[in-house]
Amino acid sequence: MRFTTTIGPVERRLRDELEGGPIHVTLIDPEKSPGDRAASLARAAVRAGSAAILLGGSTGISRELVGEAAAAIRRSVQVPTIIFPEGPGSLAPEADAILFMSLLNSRNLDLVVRAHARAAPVVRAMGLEAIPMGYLVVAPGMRVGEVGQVDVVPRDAPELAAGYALAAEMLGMRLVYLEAGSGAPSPVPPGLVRAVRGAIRVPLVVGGGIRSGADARPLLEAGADVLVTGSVTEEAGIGEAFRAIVAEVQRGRRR
Ligand code: 1GP
Repeated sequence: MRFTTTIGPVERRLRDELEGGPIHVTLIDPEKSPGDRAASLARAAVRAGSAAILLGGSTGISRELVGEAAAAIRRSVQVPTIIFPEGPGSLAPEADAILFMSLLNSRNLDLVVRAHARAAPVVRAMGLEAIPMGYLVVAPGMRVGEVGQVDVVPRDAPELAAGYALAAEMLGMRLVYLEAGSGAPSPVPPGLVRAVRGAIRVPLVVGGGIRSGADARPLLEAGADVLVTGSVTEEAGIGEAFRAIVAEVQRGRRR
């Protein structure tokens, strides 16, 4: 065949897991948790039920930090290690894949597509599996909203969010991520999640501000396929809150 755009093994594996219901993914910031610390967090997170590890943060993480953490994590767990990039500087061949994402509602074209033109040849040369994703920041947006120069989607604008998400899908992106911002006082509103879930056919990722089982449940009921948490682990390790969130996800798999 002359033309191939096959789905890679990491995305295939996530899709297979999603056939059984929602999944939980742990975000680790290699600046806060470098190398072996990242690996021990990942080990505990996977033991508690996370299906993948995302590596990223919102401030200038170096290739070395990402590479070291990715290598240590891959030695420690069997689930995919996926880069959640904050820019072309955070690419490292030690990971399994990268969320190759367009920040859909940024005013800065670099973050929509121009940085991608610089990063794409590097991703290909590194042999990283690219998973195309539309990334949509919802109010309050927190730090990513600021550094991403984002026109945030208002929390009461589900139709706007659904339009962006459907456009992402029609542009060929195979994941949509609704982001309230790391450390947001509350997650993306469930009504907005429901509207987006109803509009698209690709898996829906939701993150930002999920701190408890009570936060997670309405998002899952609204149709979130992947819940991402970062701060809860950075602040309290794999503790009660983390386990309660994962328990809600597992309950979603039994529904
Ligand atoms: C940030 O959505 C992720 O990109 C995780 O957010 O740190 O609030 O869990 P938290």
